[in-house]
Amino acid sequence: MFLLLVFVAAAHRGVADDGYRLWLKYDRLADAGQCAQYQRAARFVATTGTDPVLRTAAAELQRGLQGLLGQPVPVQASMGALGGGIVLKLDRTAIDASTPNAAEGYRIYSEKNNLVVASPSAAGVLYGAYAVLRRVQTGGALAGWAVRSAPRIGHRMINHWDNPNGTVERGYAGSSIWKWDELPQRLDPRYTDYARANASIGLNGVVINNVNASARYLTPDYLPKVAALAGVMRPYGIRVYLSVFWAAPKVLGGLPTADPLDPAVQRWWAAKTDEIYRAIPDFGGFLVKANSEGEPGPQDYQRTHADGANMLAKALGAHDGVVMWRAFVYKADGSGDRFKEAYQDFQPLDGKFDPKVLVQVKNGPIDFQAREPFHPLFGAMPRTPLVLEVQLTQEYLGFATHAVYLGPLIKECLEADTYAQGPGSTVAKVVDGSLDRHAQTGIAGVANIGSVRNWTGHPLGQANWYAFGRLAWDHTLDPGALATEWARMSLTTNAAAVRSITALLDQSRSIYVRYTTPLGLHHIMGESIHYGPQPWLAKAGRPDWTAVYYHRGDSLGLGFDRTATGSNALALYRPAVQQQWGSAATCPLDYLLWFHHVGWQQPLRTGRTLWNELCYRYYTGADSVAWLQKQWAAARPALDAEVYADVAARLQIQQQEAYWWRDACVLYFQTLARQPVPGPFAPPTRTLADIKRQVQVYQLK
Ligand code: BDP
Repeated sequence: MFLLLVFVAAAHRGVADDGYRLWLKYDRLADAGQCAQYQRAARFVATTGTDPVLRTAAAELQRGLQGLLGQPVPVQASMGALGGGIVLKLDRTAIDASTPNAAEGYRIYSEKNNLVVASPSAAGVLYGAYAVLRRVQTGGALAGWAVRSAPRIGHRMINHWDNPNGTVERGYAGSSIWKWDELPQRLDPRYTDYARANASIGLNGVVINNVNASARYLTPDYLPKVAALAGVMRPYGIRVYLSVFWAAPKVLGGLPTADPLDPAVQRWWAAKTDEIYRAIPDFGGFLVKANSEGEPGPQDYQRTHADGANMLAKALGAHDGVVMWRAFVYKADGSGDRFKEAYQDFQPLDGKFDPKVLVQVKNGPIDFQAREPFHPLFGAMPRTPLVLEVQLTQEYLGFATHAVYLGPLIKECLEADTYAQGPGSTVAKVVDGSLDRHAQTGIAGVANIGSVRNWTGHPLGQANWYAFGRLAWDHTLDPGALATEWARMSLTTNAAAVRSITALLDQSRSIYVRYTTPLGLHHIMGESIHYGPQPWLAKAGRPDWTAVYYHRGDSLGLGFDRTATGSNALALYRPAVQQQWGSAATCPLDYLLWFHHVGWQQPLRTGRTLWNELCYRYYTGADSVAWLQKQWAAARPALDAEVYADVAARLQIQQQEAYWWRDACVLYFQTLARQPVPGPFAPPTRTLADIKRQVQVYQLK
């Protein structure tokens, strides 16, 4: 009997879950009563349009509902006399035209016993169709359901850092999903599933290649390949963009220069852009990393970033595309404070960019650290649309072995108050254009996607892709609620299990911060690889690639003084922000060492000295990984065995490496603080020399 039950349970779940289907699993609903209700409300899908995106919406609804409800759901042209179906409809008035991004919005309501999904555009209908599926997957009622939704941000982008040779810069989920040697003839079915996943969470743009760009994509050999990918994305409402190599006119065009003010260079880009649009009529535009980390750019010719960006904007001419110009720059000498450099380069250019240009800014001033204060450019360039760039790939966040849910990190940045126009001038309002009335708006997530079967390596990494898309659509959503949504759609519908997985995800980022970089420490990770601890790193290619540059630890204390007595980077923020962070006594402890050099014996608000607080956080942080493991174990009975085992094993690595981080940092900082590890914590059993040996292994060629 018991065996039979086990068999039935397994059969119900189908074959072992390899994670490939992401949150679009569409397995038959377990709750029979609930299922029966949906079965009555979703007996068919009606659509009359022939638009390919509308077709996608109908097909996706059919596929999803058939799977979830276990009944045939025909797609038909009429509403049927009795109703009980889902009607897809183009309707110019569905969303008030004054709403930002109204065209992509949708309205869902009941009419004549049908559920209507209406939008001014086919893409909006598609987003509405996915909203219906999400509703069914997460157990919401369809009867009487009415909702209006439009994306708050216009360009909702995934940025791939994929190289032509199939590697992925900072990618931890296998090789690139793009198979350049097979394109354009063979279209891997994965491309379609990738497009489905993006569309289902409202993303509408994909930059397919690394910002450290190869000129290859612009060649007549590669453009047909890019066009083939664009052809797969198009029925999902997704436009393809390219990262461009600034010196392409030299490399491909044989010109002696890539000076943006040189007429021959301008002509080359204009012709190249026309050529791209002939192959890809809905091409989205260009993403540019220039004069950063060795990449060429307009400054090579004593021109500004604005000169460069505007030249490309002009090359776009009448084509409906944009230029996303990255602000991730820091000058070659590295002697100042890297925190300030992007601001110094870009802020004076406010108002000088062509209307087709958006400036893309990372969430923080340094580089995707586990916690950063918001980038000071937000709120400082009112006349320029700023794209928020966040990282989904966990470059500094434990790759694909540590569970770090980024919903809270993204939300923390969006909610940060720049005070640019008084209180409430959040980064979200800068980015969604409402603060400075920009029509062009954007947000970009650097992909954590690769060719491994489950897409993201760490099964829980899928939640980062999911939450990013949902927040890009609506930044007011709660990351905890999104974690719940994702877990329910991707892992299990068991309520208790979903609760413990949500708790795990929700806490994971703050736990990671605690055992790696508590109290505002940053950039103390392993050299180049950006994995594991190396707080003693004092020599690297540039001073601002070391760890000591950032933590400034000495016999007196720890932390980077960025107040007026130090680098004064704090002055880049509005007075109200300066006030919050300007005094060590009142600065939130999460940001303390970002802005202050604090004495080891200095008592903090917690009642502990800096040294004791540091130890407290490293020890409790590392111990908290056991709590994450407990949450995962609690969900076990409701989870697929393979997914369970995969995450459990990764959590084991995480546990081990959390102790590695703790011991490395406590032992190293102890050489400066010269204080004992406070009770009740036991000093590490290994020595700093042991740890350094271990870290060296990671640095071996
Ligand atoms: C850093 C990465 C580097 C990227 C760079 C960028 O270490 O690989 O090329 O950012 O964003 O985080 O351009």
